[in-house]
Amino acid sequence: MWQALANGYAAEICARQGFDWLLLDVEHSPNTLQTLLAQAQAIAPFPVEVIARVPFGEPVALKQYLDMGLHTLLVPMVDTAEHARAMVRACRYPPHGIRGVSSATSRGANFGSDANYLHEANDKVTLIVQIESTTGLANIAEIAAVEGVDALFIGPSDLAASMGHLGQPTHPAVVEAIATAKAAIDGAGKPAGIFAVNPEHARQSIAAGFRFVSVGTDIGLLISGAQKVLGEVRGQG
Ligand code: 3PY
Ligand code: MG
Repeated sequence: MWQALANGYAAEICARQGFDWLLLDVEHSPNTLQTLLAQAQAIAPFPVEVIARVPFGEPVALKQYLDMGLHTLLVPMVDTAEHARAMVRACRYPPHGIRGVSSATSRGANFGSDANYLHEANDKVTLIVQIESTTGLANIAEIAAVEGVDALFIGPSDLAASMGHLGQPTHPAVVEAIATAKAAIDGAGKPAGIFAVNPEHARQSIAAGFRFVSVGTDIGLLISGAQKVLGEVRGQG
């Protein structure tokens, strides 16, 4: 479930519903680090995986999220293997990367009480890169082969836009491109994920072998719930 309301209450409510994972989206939602933290804290008691989508693929953003204890990151708009390698380095302490060190003040390291954190942190990270452009598609095999890229996630809306089909993520050409991308990810032996644009698309994606599939957004749930109750009361439902 995609958390776009940027709100700890909404995240807690969704965390109680039994989804496998929640994605805290900062790329397209009005989040600050503080609202992101509030959501992370709200859902921490629940058995749900948390993925955080950084607003852009720059090392500083990744460092702040990791320090906050958000160890599973989705990086949007990764178009090249070089960018993917830079994201891997951003997630790792030297000598394997460039992540800055401040474990005593970081939630990820239990505020310094996790004595092994510095030595185990690189292994705690799950880095997911998002393929959502024709350039990313052209380079997908090379990106998928990057060591430290743990999974790849398809963004159908941006992919459609990049292909000249803005607003048509289910255009046949986009569907075909997604199948090609999925085959390349499979070829690298890595898990493929996708943003499903509706429940039917989610079912089809799971049947096609996508391993992690969004099934909706908190905003969508609120809108459909509001429309349902209005329809029922006004007799249009
Ligand atoms: C896309 O479809 O472009 C995404 O990034 C999914 O949110
Ligand atoms: Mg996108």
